[in-house]
Amino acid sequence: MALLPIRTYPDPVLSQLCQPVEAVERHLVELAESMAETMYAAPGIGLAAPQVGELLNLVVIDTSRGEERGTPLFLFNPRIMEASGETVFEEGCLSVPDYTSDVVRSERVVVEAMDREGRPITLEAGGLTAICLQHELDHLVGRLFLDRISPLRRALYRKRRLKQLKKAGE
Ligand code: K1U
Ligand code: ZN
Repeated sequence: MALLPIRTYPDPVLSQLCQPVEAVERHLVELAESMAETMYAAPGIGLAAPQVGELLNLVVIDTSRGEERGTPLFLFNPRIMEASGETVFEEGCLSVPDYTSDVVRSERVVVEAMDREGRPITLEAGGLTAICLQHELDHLVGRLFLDRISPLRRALYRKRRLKQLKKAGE
């Protein structure tokens, strides 16, 4: 497996809509395995396909801690079927360097997807897993957590990021 380069803001690939996976084929499971390796190396608790330049409905997540960590969940064509409650969490994103902000999201979600064998699965999640699922599924419709904060905060981050990239000669 190989570590994949993570695309960062304002890369246009992060604003695009992803396509459904027709069938969970071997090469897509291999992509998911490389994404998981990249997520652990970062380190992160989730990663969505557009973050590695692939416009596919695929996310990997692992919100467990310590020794439990290392069994990633691969979700193909994930969809939120139910959402309830409200919670606020200070989020970060591997595609949004050097920034975190409070984000309001649903407290609990029910997600349907296909697993690595192509079997339908239903997840009922709360806590950090619910937040991470919503964050990763946002990536699949070209939305970053920056789109869920105030326009002023977003504009300030954008200005700082563009300055940072200019200084680095990108
Ligand atoms: O999508 C991503 O870029 C991954 C992102 C997911 C996420 C973080 C926080 C709230 C919701 C979703 C990250 O994993 S950022 C890194 C991070 O939060 C973390 C890293 C190591 C241990 C624990 C958390
Ligand atoms: Zn993210």
